[in-house]
Amino acid sequence: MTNLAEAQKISEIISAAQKIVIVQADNPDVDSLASSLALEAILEDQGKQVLLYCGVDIPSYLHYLPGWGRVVKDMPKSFDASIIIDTSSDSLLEKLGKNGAKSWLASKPVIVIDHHVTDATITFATVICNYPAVATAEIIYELANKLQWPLDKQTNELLAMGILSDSLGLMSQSTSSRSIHIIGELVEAGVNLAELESLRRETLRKDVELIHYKGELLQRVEFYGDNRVAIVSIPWEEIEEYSPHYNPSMLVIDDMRLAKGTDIAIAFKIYKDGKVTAKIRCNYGYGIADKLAEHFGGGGHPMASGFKITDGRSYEDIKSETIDLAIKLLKDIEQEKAHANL
Ligand SMILES: [Mn+2]
Repeated sequence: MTNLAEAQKISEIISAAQKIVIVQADNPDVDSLASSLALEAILEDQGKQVLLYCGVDIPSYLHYLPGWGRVVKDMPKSFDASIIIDTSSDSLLEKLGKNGAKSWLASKPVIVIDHHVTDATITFATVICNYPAVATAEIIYELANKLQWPLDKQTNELLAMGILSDSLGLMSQSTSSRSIHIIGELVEAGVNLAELESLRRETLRKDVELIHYKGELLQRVEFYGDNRVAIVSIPWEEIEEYSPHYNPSMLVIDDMRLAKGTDIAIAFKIYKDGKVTAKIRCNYGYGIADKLAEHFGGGGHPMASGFKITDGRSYEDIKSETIDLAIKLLKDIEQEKAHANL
């Protein structure tokens, strides 16, 4: 929970400022954008002039959040205070560093509001409000309660979107009973969850052609090693035709790992010049994606990774080497598990 002293300090900085810039990190998501837009409404209600900044374009899947178009990529030069949203890590503000804007930020009071439990590295912050809530939107809701900021219907909706998104619909590990209570309070205040969900789902709609193509890709999925490894190969002609509309790998990779017995899904793309890329996703308990990608010079996380090969090796060779190594790594995990149970 935010403590009162922290909340008061935030309130003091805001009271003293007229022009406030709200900063999102270089990886905007529903929570960071919804939290920024909610704060914008709250601060404008107090007569402040608010500017929304993000160093990268707001991705199109976030365009269902009303007001996303007000976020700009150029850091304003004059403002009285800033609020950095949804990150405590300096490394996620790379774009700001590139044009020297970090020193402008640092010369004025800086508020950080975030829920990621990392070592805060924004050394120039005046006040850091970071505790393990499920979403930054949850922290803003609590701050609004403490500081008696009134919340209108659209602000409530934005906060609900942020919480529901980061909590994966209140099903994630870090969802607390408080997160669930807050959603309850927001519904009491008039938020319609079914309406929010239908707005979100609109952005998931695809062209009819892509639905058919997805079916084709699913028919071509190959299973190896007692179905533990699922592979799909996407040739250049299809990359050329469909990639401008949707990444073919992303159309099917999550369905591929829903097969019974499957632990890892790999989507290969074979380019015209012979380049081969692989996108890798693993299921819970079988996080070998990083090791598999590293073997081929790529990288990533245990559950999600990728690699790229440009040395002219044949696709068939790359594919069979990937399958063999994936099966071996999965067997290693089994052995580790058996060993741990001894
Ligand atoms: Mn977040």
